[in-house]
Amino acid sequence: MSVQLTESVTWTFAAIAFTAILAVPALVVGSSVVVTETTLDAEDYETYGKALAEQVIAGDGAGVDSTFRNSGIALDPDSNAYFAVNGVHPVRRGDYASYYPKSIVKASLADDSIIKVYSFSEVNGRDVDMEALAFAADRSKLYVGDEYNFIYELDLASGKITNEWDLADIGVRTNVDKGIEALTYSAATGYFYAGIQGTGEILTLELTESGVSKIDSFSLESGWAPSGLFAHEDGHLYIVSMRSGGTAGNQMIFKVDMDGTLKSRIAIPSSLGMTRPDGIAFDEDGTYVYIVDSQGPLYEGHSLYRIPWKEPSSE
Ligand SMILES: [Ca+2]
Repeated sequence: MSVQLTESVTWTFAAIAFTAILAVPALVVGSSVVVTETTLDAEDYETYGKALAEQVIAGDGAGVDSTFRNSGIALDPDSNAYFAVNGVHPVRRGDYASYYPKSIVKASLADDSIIKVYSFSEVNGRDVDMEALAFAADRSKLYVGDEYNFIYELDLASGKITNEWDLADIGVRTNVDKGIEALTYSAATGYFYAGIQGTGEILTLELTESGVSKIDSFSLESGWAPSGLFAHEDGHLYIVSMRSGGTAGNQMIFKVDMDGTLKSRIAIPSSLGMTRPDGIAFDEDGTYVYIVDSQGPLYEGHSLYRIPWKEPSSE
């Protein structure tokens, strides 16, 4: 008797629970998608960029440009280091070689000193305008997004470019300085995600030895172009973005599902003093978010900000 009662109660409970689980997605599908609107809590932060300024003194930009235009970031927890990339555009109009060499710098997060420098005057006979950095599963290789719409694979031990993918092969064509601005890799999906400035699109890409394939694409809302991307272990893409040249009030982090469905809009507060947010990354345990400012040093700001991360909730 008591066994029968227990079974009956259990079954009823299970049926209710099953109904409840079914009801959750139905509610989401049946109503408008809830988007969290919030502002990045950036009251406390640290800044980096000393190593990058030292690299300019060492010759980056050939004296034509006096600041390191940090345009991307990748973190290496094994050596407590950050990688930054000088995405400087030509200062002399039309003179695309005027600012070589330009470099990817590996620098210490402990004391902001240079650990290693990878300098380029060209790659495989082409001009380069490197704007984005990403690690995949194997951190011996760094992936570099270039405004000429190439993705390069840099072997960090040898300093050699060991592979390249041309997004023209999948129909991506933009003006010279309107190409890849953002790049990340998701271990969960096995795909790279590239943000294209000129079209505002974020492309899901499969990179293999035999070439590049476009898996999917989506865009942010009108007017917002991606300038930095990070695939977080929480299963979302974080996209740092600008509109209207990125002036104060026009800087935003979009949190989206891997298919581009918008979850949160996180405004970057003008009090942080960023000029052009150009890259984003989180550390492995999600304690900090790192945001790059490519023009920070031009306006008494900084090349890189490290901000304690607080998950956005509705205001
Ligand atoms: Ca960028």
